[in-house]
Amino acid sequence: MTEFIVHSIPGSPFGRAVFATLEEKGASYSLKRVPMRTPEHLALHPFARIPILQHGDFHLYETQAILRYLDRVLLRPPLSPDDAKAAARMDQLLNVSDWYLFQGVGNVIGFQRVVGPRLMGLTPDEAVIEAAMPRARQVFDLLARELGERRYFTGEAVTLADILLACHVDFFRELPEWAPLAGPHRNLVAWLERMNARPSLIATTWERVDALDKVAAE
Ligand SMILES: N[C@@H](CCC(=O)N[C@@H](CS)C(=O)NCC(=O)O)C(=O)O
Repeated sequence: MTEFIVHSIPGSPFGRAVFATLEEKGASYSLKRVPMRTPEHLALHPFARIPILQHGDFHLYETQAILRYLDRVLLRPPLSPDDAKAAARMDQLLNVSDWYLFQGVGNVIGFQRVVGPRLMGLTPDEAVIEAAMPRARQVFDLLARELGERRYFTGEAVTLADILLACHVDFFRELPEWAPLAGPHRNLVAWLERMNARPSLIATTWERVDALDKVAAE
């Protein structure tokens, strides 16, 4: 019996951030695939999104809330800075991830290049991708500036912001847009390599999450 159930689907960067946080904490968890936009789904999430965390009879949606909850109930290792200013930077970056990296960038380019073709058999619309590139450049430039020479976004230790950002930024790594977006930013590329070398991210690739419930069912 696992302690946490994550209602999600493989490939979701938000879902991956929840799995990666559970991995960082060494918690036991399982995946329950969400039948998207069904009454069952709407009963878990009023806006029909994923992921949803289940902890006993407690259900929680919205990834930032889930990540913070996990960091509060699973104390070791801490994934939020003690210092008020560093914690505020973490919160700011979590919102940058949601509002500027995902909205209009990840949910456009990632959908056109990966999710649509892989899950729905769609062909990428190059004009839609091109239209999203100015915002994408702005966000990647901003992330590189915010990271600067730090090892992680708020300093020497990984925080929830690194985890959520890495799950979204990693989506671009295999795309033709990666070179123009990340190419000018060696610090951002090196940070993603550091993040991708962590056991928590190695354990939560699309393929590894896809295998989770299949392994459990055997
Ligand atoms: N604000 C939500 C966003 C989650 C989200 O947009 N998830 C995507 C998958 S990566 C989703 O559920 N998409 C379904 C849809 O757009 O219908 C959160 O932080 O959890």
